[in-house]
Amino acid sequence: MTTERAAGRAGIAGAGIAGAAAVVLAGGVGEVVAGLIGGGGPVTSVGGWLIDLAPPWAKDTAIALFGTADKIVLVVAICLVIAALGAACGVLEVRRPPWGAAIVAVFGIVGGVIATTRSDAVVGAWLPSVAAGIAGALALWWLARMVRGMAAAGAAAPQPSVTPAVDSAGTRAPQPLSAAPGRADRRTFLMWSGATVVVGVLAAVGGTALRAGRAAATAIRDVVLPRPAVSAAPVPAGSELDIPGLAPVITPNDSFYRIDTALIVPSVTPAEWSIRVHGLVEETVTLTWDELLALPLEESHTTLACVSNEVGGTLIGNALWLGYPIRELLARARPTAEADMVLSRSVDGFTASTPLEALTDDRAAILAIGMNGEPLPQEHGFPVRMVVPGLYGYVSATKWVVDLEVTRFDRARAYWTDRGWSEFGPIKLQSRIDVPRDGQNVAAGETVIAGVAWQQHVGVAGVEVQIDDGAWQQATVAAAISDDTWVQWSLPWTATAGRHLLRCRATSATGDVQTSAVAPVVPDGATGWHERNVTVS
Ligand SMILES: Nc1nc2c(c(=O)[nH]1)N[C@H]1C(S)=C(S)[C@@H](COP(=O)(O)O)O[C@H]1N2
Ligand SMILES: [Mo]
Repeated sequence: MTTERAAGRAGIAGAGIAGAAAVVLAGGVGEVVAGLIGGGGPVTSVGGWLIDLAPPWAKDTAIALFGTADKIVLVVAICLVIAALGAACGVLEVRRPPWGAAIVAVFGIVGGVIATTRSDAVVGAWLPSVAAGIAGALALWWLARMVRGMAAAGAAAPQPSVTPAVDSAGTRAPQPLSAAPGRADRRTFLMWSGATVVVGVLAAVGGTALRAGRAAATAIRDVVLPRPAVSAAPVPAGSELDIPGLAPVITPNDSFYRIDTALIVPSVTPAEWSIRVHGLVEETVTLTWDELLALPLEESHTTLACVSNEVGGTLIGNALWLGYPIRELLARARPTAEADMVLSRSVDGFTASTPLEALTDDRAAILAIGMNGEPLPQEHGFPVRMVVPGLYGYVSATKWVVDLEVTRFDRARAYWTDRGWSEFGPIKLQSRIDVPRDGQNVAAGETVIAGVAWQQHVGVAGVEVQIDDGAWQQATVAAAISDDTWVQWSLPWTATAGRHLLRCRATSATGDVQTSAVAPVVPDGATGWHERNVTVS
């Protein structure tokens, strides 16, 4: 290897390090500024923009691959891409100053423009990104200067080897580089790069912490839920079968699935919350938090389900909700005859289109403020969300809801229906085996097969289980809390040694049998029978 080539390579490595370090600092500065002014940092703004831009199948794939960790994966991926772009800018800056630093600055400006176009953009939303761009450009200019100095010194050195030479006796020979003039520069450079990265990471952590500690978190602790004017019917004895491994009939808040497009959980305090009902109505109605709390609130059990829930999946949960019937609010606004849909909007711009009928018939479609006896957790929509029995979340369950526009299906589209999902999203009849788990080893003898089944707002009449290719057997269905909730079921099983395939299917209260036809989650929910393989020994 010629001396010049070696120096060139070391130069490229250094340039890459300089660029990556500079953008880490940029990201950190951006997050700190974002933490101070509220709203998203450059990474989260670009992430949110990508989420909205992503084709429908990408959401699906992300959920299938990463489950509810999809957002963390996205943030890490964005960071890696940004670091790689930074490294490329580093090489450019070393070779053709000041183009690398200039591009970093331009990225900051573009990020700032994107940030202001986000529907949840705060005042000065461009600031974090622009500050990030400036910090990154300055850091890169400074580090790249060092790299050029180093390369010049390295090229002049007699033997710029990076691997320590070892002599035949196995002792370390003095390194040629230690004598070279480039050595001190290299150490200084690595020190500065390291410091840049550390400051960037600390700033990012600090900025995120600032944000996490903001208003809503404290506000939740201050909320005292009013007593319901109408309490839920007591949970019937026997609705909870208490079988280990079986999903509890009421899902605790901290294990309730979470699905939304928000990279940062929106932070809305009750004091700043209000909702407006407008559009095709005789009268526009607004409601503040205090006004909402003064209304007669009703309790109801409703099982929420996500349209992206695969057969056998866990994007479903059941809770006791406390809220105000949307029907009553609409009655005040008086929708005109042509209206057939309500477009609900959250503070972060997500929208859902719900058939007007589902919000005005007798079902417990509510503006919910309570979940299992507590204020809504922030990630489940604090302070107010919608809950509508019988419809998938994407067409009904708007969290952080602040606006109800009464309109028509032929006039407006919602977030997911705009991305190819079905306009109507009634929850499909489904059942799931929870016990035994897939691939579990079961001891031969008396055991139990158990699971859950649901078709919200219709109800489940029965569940059957098939073992291998045997006859379908009726499982015992536990008492239902209501037609709007799932039910648990179980079947005793005398397990014999060997491998077995278990299947289940539900029958609805209206006599429909769950179809075996396999349908994907797109565009309106998965169908097919859930199967489990177990080994009995
Ligand atoms: N603001 C907002 N509300 C939203 C969503 C969203 O992305 N943003 N996702 C919907 C979808 S697809 C589902 S399945 C439910 C999930 O509610 P959960 O996270 O409380 O379980 O919220 C709905 N409400
Ligand atoms: Mo969903």
